Amino acid sequence: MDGREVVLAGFVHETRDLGGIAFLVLRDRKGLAQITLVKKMVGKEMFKSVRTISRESVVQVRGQVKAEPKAPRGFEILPTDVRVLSAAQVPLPLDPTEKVECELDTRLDARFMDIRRPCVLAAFEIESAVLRSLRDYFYGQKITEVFTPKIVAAATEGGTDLFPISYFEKEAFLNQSPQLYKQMLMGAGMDRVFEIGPIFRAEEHDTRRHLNEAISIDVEISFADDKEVMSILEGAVVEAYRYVAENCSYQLEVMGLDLQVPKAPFRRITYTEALEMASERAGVKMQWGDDLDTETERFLGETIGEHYFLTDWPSSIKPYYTLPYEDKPEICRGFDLMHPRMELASGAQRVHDYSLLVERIVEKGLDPDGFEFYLKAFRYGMPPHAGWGLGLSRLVMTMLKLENIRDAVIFPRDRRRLVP
Ligand code: AMO
Repeated sequence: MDGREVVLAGFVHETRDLGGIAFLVLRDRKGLAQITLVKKMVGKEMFKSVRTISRESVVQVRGQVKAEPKAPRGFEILPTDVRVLSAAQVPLPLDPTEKVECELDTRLDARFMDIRRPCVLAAFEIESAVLRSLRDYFYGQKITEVFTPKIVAAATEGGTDLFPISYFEKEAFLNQSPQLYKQMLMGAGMDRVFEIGPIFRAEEHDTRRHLNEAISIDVEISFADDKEVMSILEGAVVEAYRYVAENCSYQLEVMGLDLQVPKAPFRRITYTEALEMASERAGVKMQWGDDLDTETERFLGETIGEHYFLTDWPSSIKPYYTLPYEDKPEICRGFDLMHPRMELASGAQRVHDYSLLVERIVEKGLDPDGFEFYLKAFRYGMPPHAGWGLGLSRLVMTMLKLENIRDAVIFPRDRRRLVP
């Protein structure tokens, strides 16, 4: 475009005044552009006014493109007009030019400014690519996208981790998982569904991998068992990595990452094998039937070093909708997908038999009356089915080696944070 007239707009990344010549560097999500002002050419007034534009203001420049090997991206703009569209106040809440690192809380308080930093923005652009690749993958597998309600009347996962809300004269909650609805859709004959949407967990956790609002990628498939949906799940993860590796080289470079695409099939380890492996560690006192603690997960992750599945869990620690093995009801067809750093997904073949489901609900100390709307779908023909839920932010966080799940969520909601 050498010699062409263009209009360019962006944030003021920096201004530099070298006497008779000044540089105005603009930034947008694709990178930097240098505007070169020669005092003699632009006149005293424009030269002076440009020097006083505050950093991060939004500016529009009209001018001529000139090839300049020393400028960022090999060109500069010789302006004929510089207009401030929106001036930035000083001081800035944080420095988006990345010269000064600051606390996560400061960054989240001024998230709009934080995301102007290319390495922060890159993660969200990659997240969008992950979603696109997953949707394409699901469509390719003839899976139908659905939306289920987030305002609900009952707990999905059991337990008390629910956010109550006021819903006219009724008691209602924010949904913990689309679990019950996606299962009901199997009873509706929809056969293969997926949903990408928020889940709400009123957990008190304050960790690097828990939030109170998260995006879950849920899949449910009729006439499938746990093994079949595990291969759909590992296929989805591999596809997301492959798509990002192929289509996000700019963002990966900005983040300084060399993405290794994992290879399917992932290793499958039963819960019992995992306990045996963990007992090789000194001082571990885990009993069969205990949930695996963070330490054990970390140990397994370090030992295995890649994605793996944990299968055949004790029925006692998986939710009521998980199908127990017929010949060994103390073990069930539930599984977790693990990244060496943390759990990414859990899923199962489900109980599709009405009486067994009621029995399992009662065994878990829950009241079947509260589940009537769900149970009803099991009384008139329910195909056997299986499915899983995958945490989007955990997938992105582990893919991009982010320290904290909050770095994978634009406006995170945690125990202490409700704004912005
Ligand atoms: P589960 O409760 O294991 O299973 O959730 C599935 C996945 O969702 C993500 N996740 C979270 N991410 C961040 N913060 C949280 N507080 C949080 N809670 C969950 C995790 C987790 O692996 N109904 C089942 C799924 C199924 O069986 O289909 C369920 O919700 O990545």
